[in-house]
Amino acid sequence: MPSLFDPIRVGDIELSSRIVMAPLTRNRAGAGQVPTALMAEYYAQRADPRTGAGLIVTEATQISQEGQGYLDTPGLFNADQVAGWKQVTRAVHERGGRIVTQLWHVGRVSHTSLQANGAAPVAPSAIRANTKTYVKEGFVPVSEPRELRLDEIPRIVGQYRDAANRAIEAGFDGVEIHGANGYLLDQFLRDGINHRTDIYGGSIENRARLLLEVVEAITGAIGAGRTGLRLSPVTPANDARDSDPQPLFDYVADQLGKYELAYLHTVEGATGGPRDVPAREGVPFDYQSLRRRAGAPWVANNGYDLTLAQATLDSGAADLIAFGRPFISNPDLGARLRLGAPLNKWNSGTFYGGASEGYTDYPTLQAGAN
Ligand code: 8OZ
Repeated sequence: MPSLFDPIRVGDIELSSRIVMAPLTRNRAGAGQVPTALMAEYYAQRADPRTGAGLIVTEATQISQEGQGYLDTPGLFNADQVAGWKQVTRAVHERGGRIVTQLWHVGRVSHTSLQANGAAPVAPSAIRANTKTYVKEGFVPVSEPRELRLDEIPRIVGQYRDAANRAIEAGFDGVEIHGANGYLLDQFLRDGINHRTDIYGGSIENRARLLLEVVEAITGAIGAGRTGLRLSPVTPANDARDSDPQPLFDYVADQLGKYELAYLHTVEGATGGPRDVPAREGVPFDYQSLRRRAGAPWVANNGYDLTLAQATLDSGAADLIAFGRPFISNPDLGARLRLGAPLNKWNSGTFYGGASEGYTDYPTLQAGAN
């Protein structure tokens, strides 16, 4: 069985190891949602194949102004943002790393202060999420959304496609579609959020339609071998709820099996929380069922440490392991895992917003030894 440190090819992308840096929202983009030199430094610190990740997935990146839900998250919908991302991809590639960007539309998890002209955020249905977002004033409840009209949906699919094309222009090795954590694509999937009566609501086939149209558009534009997807079948994040996630995600995975996607990435359990969230009362969720159906390289995520990661690869239950918070506080996480060395603790007070503190100033083993 492969070790965490063995190379692997995912679609068209050759990786030096099976260690993935999970997407991590850090709210440090510059004016105009443009990536900065500090962001390039942060990603470059984690890019060396010998000490960092085999694959970096960037923080979630909005495909449009409407898709923004938090202060100072980066965008990928204009030329300035492309130029900002170019400095990130150049810095990562100079270190020998690989990087994809996570394409994001938050849907209803937003606030009028982040929308053009103070508009309401958009959603499958006009149901406000019981969750908070982060704006200039701090954490506030999200705004009441408006229901998307049927004739607006092609625009959103087109914006995902355009962002994927811009990602390639910006030098990314590919994209990861954010289908997780209660954001727009996940909102359409779930019967607790999507109450539509048109072809995008009701049956599983209808609720999965938007996600699959986005997959079709992006793979058509940049190739399936440069397209990954992240799902979180049972997470309660952002008030996500569904009466029966197993058949829903089994159907999605069956449909994904028609594409040779670069990878499928799943958050197991509650995002950033307990791993053992059932599908329904007393019924565990069967992730391997999705894996068999989709047939793509499989990235497992949520709360992995070295022991669980290697045991998971040894059992054949995953091909790659994504680490989130450990990568925040350990730029050389790959080296530390290799050596079985202790990890720096993360400071959650500097996760969201700010500058270099708690971002680019975590020490490497090397620095500690000097
Ligand atoms: C933490 C804070 C804000 C956004 C996700 C993009 O959960 C996020 C996110 C995480 O997928």
